[in-house]
Amino acid sequence: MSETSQLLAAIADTGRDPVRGGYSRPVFAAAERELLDWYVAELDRRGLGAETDRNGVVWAWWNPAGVPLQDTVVTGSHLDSVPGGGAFDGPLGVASALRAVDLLRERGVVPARPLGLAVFPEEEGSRFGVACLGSRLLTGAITPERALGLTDPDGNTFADVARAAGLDPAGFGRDDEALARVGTFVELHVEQGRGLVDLGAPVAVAGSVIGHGRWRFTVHGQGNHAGTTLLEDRRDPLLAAARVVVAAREVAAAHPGTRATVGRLQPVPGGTNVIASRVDLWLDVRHPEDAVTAAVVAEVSRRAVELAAAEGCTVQVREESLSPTVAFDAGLARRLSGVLPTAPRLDTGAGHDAGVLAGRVPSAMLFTRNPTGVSHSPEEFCTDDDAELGSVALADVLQDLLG
Ligand code: HGY
Ligand code: MN
Ligand code: MN
Ligand code: MN
Repeated sequence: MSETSQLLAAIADTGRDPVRGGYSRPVFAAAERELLDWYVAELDRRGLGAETDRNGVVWAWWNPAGVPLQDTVVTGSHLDSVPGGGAFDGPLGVASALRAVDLLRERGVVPARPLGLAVFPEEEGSRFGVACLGSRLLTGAITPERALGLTDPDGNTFADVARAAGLDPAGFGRDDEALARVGTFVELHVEQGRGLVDLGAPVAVAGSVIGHGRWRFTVHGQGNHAGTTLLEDRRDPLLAAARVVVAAREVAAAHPGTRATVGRLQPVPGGTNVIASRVDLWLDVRHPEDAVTAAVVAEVSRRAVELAAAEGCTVQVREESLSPTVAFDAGLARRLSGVLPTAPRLDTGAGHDAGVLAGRVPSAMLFTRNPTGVSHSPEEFCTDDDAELGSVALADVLQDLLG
């Protein structure tokens, strides 16, 4: 087993079990202490002291020249997951960052510029509904007021959870001082599609992250008894919601290149013999052109109002998060391609912390091959050899950037 795979196995051994919902919560919640403690111990083993900033981002620095932390090179990713996710989305970038430090040291590299490692909390937005919550707070892409009021499915507010994890809710928000330290950010991530499989290459350099957003539709109807309520007397929000899901697919199909998904639908109260009183569903829409994303959401929203009214229901639509299409820094991508001449360029339909940071610092991504092409699922995979090849590619890129 390669050293990168050994690190991934150690992450899994901490009980990170996304399939059963484990670690689908922000890493700074108590439940993730074991995983975060493992990560800090790995940093300590490498003499890289960990510091958690006021947004919950965990930084560590390899700075043998002892120079001020500015114009640094930073790599990293996230450790949280989606419910029912895979073992590589996030952890592969974190394991590869640790492995890249080891490889640089084995090569005798003594970087003149500091190398930073970063782990961002709540990248998936699985608990509070906003993807890349940690990197958005750091960059100012979301206001602390909005973030602190977010609640998880159990009704805990982000402020409660942050406080319980030892963070000061008053400290959250754009952190220009932390960002000023970052000269260049490079995130390695398992590929979440078949691009590299079809191209027959182990590693790719990212071109762009396509724009993506999440909208919450709340359909209100009349809760009632399943047995005593005749069909003609019903105002069933779940029936209307089901038609909205179908409409979303139809509208997306009418806008080529659109990816529209309803992966989460919650009837209230959710009883087998109960007509729901309310249904919440979340629509995820992505497209390379932001105007098309907006047009698709507007059309689905319009259809939703009609479909709800036809069932005697009403519907509210609320944007929960929206990221425009991000092209990574062209010069930086060219430089990475210079270091990795056989690595193809790939755009991604998945959102990443690097996509958020790209708005504030020159950022880039590397993707490592996923032979199943499946992600946000237990079938997500990366072979032992490819995992190590990804770490070697990351080390090559970092060595060039640290120059
Ligand atoms: O949803 C995404 O694209 C990412 O995995 N957070
Ligand atoms: Mn993900
Ligand atoms: Mn990810
Ligand atoms: Mn990410």
